[in-house]
Amino acid sequence: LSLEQDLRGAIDKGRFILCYHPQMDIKGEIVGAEALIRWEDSLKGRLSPADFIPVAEESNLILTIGKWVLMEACNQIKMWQDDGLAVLPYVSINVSSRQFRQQDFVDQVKYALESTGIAPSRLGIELTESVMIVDTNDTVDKMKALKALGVSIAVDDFGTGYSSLVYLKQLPLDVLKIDRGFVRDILSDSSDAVIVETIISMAKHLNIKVIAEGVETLEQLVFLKEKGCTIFQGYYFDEPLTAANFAETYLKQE
Ligand code: G
Ligand code: G
Ligand code: MN
Ligand code: NA
Repeated sequence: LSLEQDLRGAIDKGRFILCYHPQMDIKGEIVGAEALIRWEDSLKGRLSPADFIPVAEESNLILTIGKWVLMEACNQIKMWQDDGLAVLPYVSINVSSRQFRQQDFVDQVKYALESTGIAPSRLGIELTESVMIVDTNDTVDKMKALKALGVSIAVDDFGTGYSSLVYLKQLPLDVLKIDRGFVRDILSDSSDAVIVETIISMAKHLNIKVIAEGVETLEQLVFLKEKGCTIFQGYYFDEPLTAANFAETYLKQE
């Protein structure tokens, strides 16, 4: 069986789950979570999206998966909302370029918000720079429509794509996520340090929030804080957790 056929089966059998990776503020309090898809295969175990998202992106399977991720994240937010948990983070989902390009993408988001009844400010979408380089008018229109719904928009893997910086002033962006490739050697590579410092400063002046990804050590965290970064995500805090473990660890009242 090809991976594509396997994937189709996994969708039909409901073998996907979302894990939640905490995002912390400078006080170490939870402010958000990135939803990350996992494939629970009965034979192969838990598969990383790096092993199947690129394949899904070659066919319309990515659209089916993308719709599932959107609904699943909104349903989960709704459940946490209904549980009356002490803390309610916002949840961001990864949206692939092809999914975003669909003509009815904004309607899909609108439907997910309305059918679950969640507060739109609880949902964020992460887009890579590849979205910014195709059909800017369409991108601007869709982003404005999403913003009008109340959903926030983040640029994922910032600094690794081929796009120009012009889009930073054309597009209504809320968040830049500094790619973890820049964060990794922040203490040993002076180029990475300067790049990260510059992104933080630029975002501040453009009134865009910054999330540093891939924070693995206290030393990286301290450095990022010194440079003015205020939101952090990475293994230093935790790994992506199942919804149950995430709620248990971060959302329960004392
Ligand atoms: O979680 P992990 O590091 O294994 O993710 C690997 C890659 O898969 C990352 O680039 C991440 O953005 C992507 N990814 C994770 N979850 C999703 C998802 O739900 N949809 C899409 N399109 N990509 C995802
Ligand atoms: O491309 P994107 O930024 O969506 O990728 C998210 C992926 O990065 C997730 O699969 C997540 O598991 C991974 N990730 C998040 N934090 C860290 C970290 O501190 N170290 C490493 N190596 N990977 C991380
Ligand atoms: Mn992401
Ligand atoms: Na990233």
